[in-house]
Amino acid sequence: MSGAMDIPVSLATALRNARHVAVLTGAGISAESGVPTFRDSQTGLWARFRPEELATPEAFERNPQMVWEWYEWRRKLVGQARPNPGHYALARIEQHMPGFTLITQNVDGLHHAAGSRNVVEMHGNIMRNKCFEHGHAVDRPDDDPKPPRCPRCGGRVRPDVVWFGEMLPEHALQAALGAAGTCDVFLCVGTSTVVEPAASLPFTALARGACVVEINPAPTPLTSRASYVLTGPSGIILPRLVAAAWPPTG
Ligand code: BV8
Repeated sequence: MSGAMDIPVSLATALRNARHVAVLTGAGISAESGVPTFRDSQTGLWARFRPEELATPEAFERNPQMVWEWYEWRRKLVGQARPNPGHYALARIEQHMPGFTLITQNVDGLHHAAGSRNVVEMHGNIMRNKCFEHGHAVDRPDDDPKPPRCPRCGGRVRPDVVWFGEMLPEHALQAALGAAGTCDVFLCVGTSTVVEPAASLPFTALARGACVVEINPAPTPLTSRASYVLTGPSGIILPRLVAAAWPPTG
């Protein structure tokens, strides 16, 4: 276990020599890009709601316009966000690795924007939309009404994200489980490790004897079990982890 910001030599060596690295990221890795996390209190107009109350099919059925407008508000935030050094550090680790899987709970697309390639979006992507009735993709829906209507069937359009109580995309879930089950190093970055089934992934890796590293300024249910705990913001810690594992030459 290690605290503070120093990177243990044993961890740097384990990362450099790994055959397959799996990473799970949560809202915390995008906090330094200005995207509010779920645990942060909602700001302004949305302060009186909890995300778990809005990110559900029931909320959409009850008040489709309000849920649609919440996502439009978040899309505007995400549209202005840029990857931070934490996102770029993960893209650099992937370049060094024979096997690498980046599993994200985030729907903001910032890992792709930072150049990560093998990204598993467990909870979808807020910039995509689909038909609420039939699930087919809907590109560039009209701006009015809110929510827009599906051009193919007239049903309501919804964001292409996984809501609470909804199944995850099968291919994403299988890829995530496969990576957690075969990796030798698992980095768990910026997640409160509460939302299932993502929250079980680091424990699956632990059960198989992988080296599990938690990177988070605050404790989570994983903290007491992780092989290493690096306490602090991922935008600072991940670049230091990369520099420790692959010291800059020259
Ligand atoms: C499912 C997309 C099968 C939408 C999201 C009991 C009752 C009812 C349901 C359940 C239950 N137990 C389990 C469930 C199922 C439920 C669940 O887990 N509920 C929780 C609340 C207990 N899960 C589901 O419903 C999933 N589906 O299980 O299907 C099924 C079917 C029917 C019935 C039952 C089961 C679907 C879950 C997906 C939900 N969709 N997002 C959208 O974005 O609008 S989840 C959403 O919340 C995010 O995607 C994210 O995954 C999650 C929030 O988690 P985090 O990412 O961890 O973010 P959080 O804010 O919590 O934490 C931020 C962390 O960052 C903190 O630790 C903080 O310290 C840290 N941090 C802050 N700053 C930094 C930092 N770290 C590093 N650097 C920093 N600078």
